[in-house]
Amino acid sequence: MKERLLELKEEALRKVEEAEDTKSLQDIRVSYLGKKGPITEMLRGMGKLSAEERPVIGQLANDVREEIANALDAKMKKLEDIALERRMAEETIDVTLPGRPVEVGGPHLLTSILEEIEDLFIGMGFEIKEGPEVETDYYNFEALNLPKGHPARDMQDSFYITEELLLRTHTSPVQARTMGAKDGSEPVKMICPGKVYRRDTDDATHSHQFTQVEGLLVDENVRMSDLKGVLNKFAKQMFGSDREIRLRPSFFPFTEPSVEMDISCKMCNGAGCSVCKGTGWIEILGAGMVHPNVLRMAGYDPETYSGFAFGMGPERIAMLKYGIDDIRHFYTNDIRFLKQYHKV
Ligand code: 2NM
Repeated sequence: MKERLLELKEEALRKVEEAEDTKSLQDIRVSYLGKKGPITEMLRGMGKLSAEERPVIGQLANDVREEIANALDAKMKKLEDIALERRMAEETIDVTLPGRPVEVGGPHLLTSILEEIEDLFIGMGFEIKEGPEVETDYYNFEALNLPKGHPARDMQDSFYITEELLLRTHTSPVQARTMGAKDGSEPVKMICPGKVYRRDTDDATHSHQFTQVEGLLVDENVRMSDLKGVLNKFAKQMFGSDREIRLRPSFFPFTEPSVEMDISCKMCNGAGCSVCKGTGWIEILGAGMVHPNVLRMAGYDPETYSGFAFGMGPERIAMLKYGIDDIRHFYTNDIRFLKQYHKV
């Protein structure tokens, strides 16, 4: 019996030694130390032993059991330690690795230019006003001294929705609406930025949809010199304090007299180059004194009130400022183009 016990011990310890996972250890524990295991079996049969042998074998059996149990516990702990160590190695996070970059967007160049123009006029006390892009014939043409049959209506072919509704061809209807909403005695000092539409064929300098910023100042005793002062301030802030402006006579149905404003060419400083086509000047915007008919239709008495107005194309301003050669860049949204104008 003694040999059998020692044999069982050797066998069990060898198996514990060879075990590679906790499941096999569990199996070994059940088969050697369990209720149906060989050692339990032997202890049960000890009644047949002599009185001298019984305590010796009993002691030995208990020692064997304990030794196997200790070996199982030690191996169990060892396997658990190895598993933990492996997991910790696998789950290591290298906090020194660079993070995944996040693509950050930014405002569209046209948005930035519009905001820049708005800020300059807000700085001079102008209000920002917006209006509908689908406009009535009345506000888009009639109220701006462009009666039905006026040749200027053909000049700018429009997108008509019905006989009376069209996509606005300029933002001036917002000015007509703003003046019309007052009682004819309040001064007006506003700009209206926004999208406008014309039936043009798109090319490098034309787009069927583009933006405008128009300005209007109505009050008593408003003169051409007030217009020139505001535009000069705007031009110098927008294009640099070293720029000069000049006004040339022009024609618009809604202003009389009408002018066009040029700024001295930045490339040649007025000497003449390819950018200014040899003139030394670059056209920036149109303007003039609000036509008495426009004031009258909006409820202002042109004998008491006068005003100036101007209109510009932010795309053109941006093209001149950044040397962009094609207006379509603003609308085709090639990310390589747009990215150049992000500050981030
Ligand atoms: C321009 C040129 C000249 C203009 C006129 C008005 C209004 F509604 F007050 F009569 N708004 N904008 C105007 C005048 C626009 O764009 C080249």
